[in-house]
Order: sequence, then structure tokens, then C-alpha cells
Amino acid sequence: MDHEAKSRLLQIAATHHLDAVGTMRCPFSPILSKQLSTNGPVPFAPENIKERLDPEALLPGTRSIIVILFPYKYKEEKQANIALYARSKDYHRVLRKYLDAIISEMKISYPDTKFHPIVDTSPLADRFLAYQAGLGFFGKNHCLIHPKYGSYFTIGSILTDLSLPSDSPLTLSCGDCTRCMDVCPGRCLKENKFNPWTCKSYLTQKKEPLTEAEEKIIQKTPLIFGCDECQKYCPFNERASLSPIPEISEARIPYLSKEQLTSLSNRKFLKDYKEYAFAWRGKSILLRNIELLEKKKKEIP
Ligand code: B12
Repeated sequence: MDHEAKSRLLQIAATHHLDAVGTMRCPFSPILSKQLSTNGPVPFAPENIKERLDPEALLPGTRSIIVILFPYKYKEEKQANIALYARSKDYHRVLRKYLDAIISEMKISYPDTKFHPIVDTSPLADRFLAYQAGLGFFGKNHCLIHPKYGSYFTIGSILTDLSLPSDSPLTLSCGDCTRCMDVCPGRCLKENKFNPWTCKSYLTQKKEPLTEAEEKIIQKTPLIFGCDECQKYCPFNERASLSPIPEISEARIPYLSKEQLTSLSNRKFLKDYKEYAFAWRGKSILLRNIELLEKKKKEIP
């Protein structure tokens, strides 16, 4: 097992302000296939369970996975209608840049080693990689929770044929706290089950026509992209550290108004906001959500 490579990795990550780094050795724990088959299909993720358990398909010879948390907590912003994770530049791009830099630096010491970066869009279950790499525990809000950063982080990973020593899963838990379950707009949180189809985060991104019940879920809280309710009241997030990553404090867009959006053509919208994750479903979905919230306001006497 390559302990030296692990120390080098941690050193490199630290130079990039990254201190939540773990490693896991393949194969995955059998808990993962059990979780995936009992949970059923989720929006925006592949249905094929085999694909979700197969790092070999992405990098033949994968022996270990390096997992890195990218914290995104930021000081409070007075006017906001975009979920916290999407207010700075699209995390897919930002994380990819960090992962590529780390790979280039590792390659200097390990030139014959293979590395393959993934962020969100691979079939693998990112939270589980981070769990198995000792970076957090599964909260009742079904997010992964890290002792220092709470659940306010995104996850980037690197598959490699290096044989890195494995970190152990954390044994922390939410205890008796059920704050997230009580405030969830779509009532989708149950102790061991998550219903993604009534999650406000999903509904704000859903392109198909919404039912009346779905519209009501969106109208419950002010966000027009994503949802933070199950994270906002979590004690781990209340005391979480702010993000050490410079990109998180740059070029933030916490709020989009109806006027801003209607003044832009679809093309101009995509051009102006192409670097933000909230743009991926297009302008009309964001406008639909703003209009739903306005309609609700008018209904209140
Ligand atoms: C599809 C998807 C969604 C869907 C469905 C979410 C869901 N909970 O499944 C929607 C659109 C609703 C969504 C919303 C959000 N998402 Co999302 N999403 C994904 C995606 C692409 C796949 C998730 C998936 O496979 N779900 C299926 C279930 C089976 O998998 P899972 O969530 O990993 O669940 C695990 C738990 O059920 C676990 N488990 C549960 N209990 C226990 C207990 C034990 C002991 C163990 C071992 C395991 C365990 O086993 C499962 C297998 O890993 C991932 C990226 C990826 N490729 O993994 C991001 C991802 C999960 N999302 C992320 C984020 C940031 C969010 C939001 C916070 C965004 C927002 N503010 O609106 C919300 C959070 C909603 C919530 N409470 O989960 C982050 C999670 C960060 C974190 N700290 O956990 C990820 C990892 C993206 C990334 N790379 O950073 N998302």
C-alpha cells in the first residue's frame, strides 16, 4: 500500500486550501448496492445499478478513489433566491480545475500512474465515495455531513490505479435531532427513506408541467433554484466553517429578479450565465418559479 503517495496527496491538497481529503479502496462496501436497490430511481441519475457500482468502466484498473470535499458556506446574503451551492461559479467547472491541478502535481511524482477525475455527472454515487473515504456520515436530510463543514460542500473525486490506504467511515450521527424533517417543504425526508420526486430542489429544476401539489411545494420558500431548507436548520451547518476556497467569494449571484430575466433573450441569458449551475435548465424554468412565488404573494391578503 502506498502510504507515501497518500502523504504527497494530502500535502498537495493543502496547498490548494483543501483539508477534507480522504481515500477509499475498491471495491465498494456491499451497503452501497443495497442502498441503491432499495431506494429506487432518482431524477438526474442513471437507473442502471451495475453502472453505478463500476469504477472500472471509467478507469480500467481502478484500485483506489481519492475524495475531496469543496466547502461552500459563505457569509449571510440579505437578498437571495438561489441555493447556496449555486451562487458562485458552477462547481462542476471549479472542482474540475482543482482536480486537474492535483492530478498534474501527482503525475510529477507518479508519472506512470493513471488518474480520472469525476464531479457529480459520473454514474458513481459521490456521497457514498465520500462516506467510504471517511469524510462524513449520512444525515437525516440524506446529505453527507462533515464535522467541520457540515453538509455545505460539493464532492469531487479522482479514480486511480495507485493502491492508497483506506480511511474508515465516521461513526457520528444526527442523534435525536429531526429539524430537517420538520422543515422540508416537500415532506420528502423519512428516517431511512428519501423521496426525491417531492424534493423542492428537484421541482425547481423540473421541466415537465408541474401539478398543483408540486407548485405549492415550490411556493413554500423563497428559492427559485435548488432548496436549502433541510440544510439551513442543521446544527452542523449552523456551526460549520466558512469556505476556504477563493472562488466561493468571487462573482456571486445570490439573487435573480424577474426584470433581470425578462430583459434577456434566451441566447443572452445563456451567454451571460453559462458559468453558473442555475443556468442549466434555461431561463424559462427560473421565470416559471419566480412567477409561482409572485402568485403566492398576491394570494396573501
Ligand atoms: C440526483 C441528485 C439529486 C436529486 C436527488 C437527491 C437524492 N437525495 O438522491 C435532487 C435533484 C433532488 C438533488 C438535490 C440536492 N443535491 Co444532489 N445529486 C444528485 C446526484 C447526481 C445523484 C444522487 C443519487 O445517486 N441519489 C440516489 C441515492 C441512492 O444516493 P445518495 O443520495 O448518494 O444516497 C445514499 C444514501 O441513501 C446512502 N445512505 C442513506 N442512509 C445511509 C446510512 C448508512 C449507514 C449508509 C452507509 C448509507 C446511507 O446510501 C445511498 C448511496 O450512496 C449526486 C451526484 C452523484 N453522482 O452522486 C448529487 C449530490 C448528491 N447532490 C448534492 C447536492 C449539493 C444537492 C443539494 C444540497 C442541492 C440543493 N441545495 O438544492 C440537494 C439536497 C437534497 C437532499 N436532501 O438530498 C451533492 C451532495 C453534497 C452533500 N453534502 O451530501 C452531490 C453529491 C453532488 C456533488 N458531487 O457534490 N440531487
